[in-house]
Amino acid sequence: MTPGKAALIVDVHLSARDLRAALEDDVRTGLSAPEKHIPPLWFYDEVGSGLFEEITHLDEYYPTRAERRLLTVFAPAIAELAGADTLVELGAGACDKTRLLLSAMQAHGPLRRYVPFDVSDEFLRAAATGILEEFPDLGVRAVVGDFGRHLDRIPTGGQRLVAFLGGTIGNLTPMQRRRFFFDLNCTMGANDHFLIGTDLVKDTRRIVAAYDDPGGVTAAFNRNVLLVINRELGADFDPAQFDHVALWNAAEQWIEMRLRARSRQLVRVRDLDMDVVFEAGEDLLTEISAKFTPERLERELERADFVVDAMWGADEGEYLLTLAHPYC
Ligand code: SAH
Ligand code: AVI
Repeated sequence: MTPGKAALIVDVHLSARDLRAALEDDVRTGLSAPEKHIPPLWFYDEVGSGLFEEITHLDEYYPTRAERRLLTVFAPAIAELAGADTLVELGAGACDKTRLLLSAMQAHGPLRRYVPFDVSDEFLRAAATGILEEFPDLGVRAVVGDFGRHLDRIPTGGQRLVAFLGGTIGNLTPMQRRRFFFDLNCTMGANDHFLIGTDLVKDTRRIVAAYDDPGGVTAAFNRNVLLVINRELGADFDPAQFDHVALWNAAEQWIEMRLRARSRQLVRVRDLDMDVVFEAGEDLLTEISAKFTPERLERELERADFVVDAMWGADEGEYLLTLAHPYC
């Protein structure tokens, strides 16, 4: 191996067989429930990951730009406060904004390692390879896993900054979120830090517009989950027969993305020997995206034994970056 040209290491904790078993479970449970639902994790095959990337460039989808602006200004302060030699990134996706953190950490001190963690195997490998090309002296160890199940597989050692960007925490239900914070805290050492990006509650018209772009990219992303089920489980959903719906749930303070049957649909899921009926107007809930206030986030972190070090907000409460560490 050429000095300074490290190879990409990939730990796979979710084999194709594990993924299929998890999808079978989720489809069996979610499509037979009185209110049909499917977890958002299934959006992210190659096509879905690409569509999400397109979403991040839409005029209406403000969270990515807001988070990038915050990182551009505050990454040096984050790097200094965290003093980390390892960046772990949960739900890393395209690892795009990561570059801002990596550069700041490199400028600040002894950055050694980057650990992108994502459920989407191929997309993760491609993104991690891109990082390795830009930061050839960095040890890049990608982890294919589910952050709902495999947080204990995050490589240990060194002083770590665990980043969870993009507002992806909002896609977890309150119970999953509570458990996620608690489990993450249990895997962290006294000198590790946690950086979390959260979208904030604001004018609901602006939020809804971010999930219902006129060009239909978000609709295609939403419908992609039906194509994933068709391909993986031999189902026969007709995506054109489902409308993309984005609703603000004021009581829960979250966006709901739904697929609404235009007319009565009889769907066969061949590999599960399952027949599913959608009445006209019936919904499949495909995603929630919770929006926060700084106070609520701090309360939730504290309940999971985190201490908040700093919060940085963008443009009159548009978006929030929070740095915390485990209370020991
Ligand atoms: N952090 C990036 C990408 C956000 S998109 C950004 O800020 O732009 C959400 C990412 O989380 C996707 O890459 C998706 O594959 C990943 N993801 C979703 N659910 C996951 C899960 N349960 N475990 C691991 N990764 C998950
Ligand atoms: C990844 N996640 C934070 C996005 C969100 O905003 O909840 C996913 C998304 N869904 C529709 N548009 C973007």
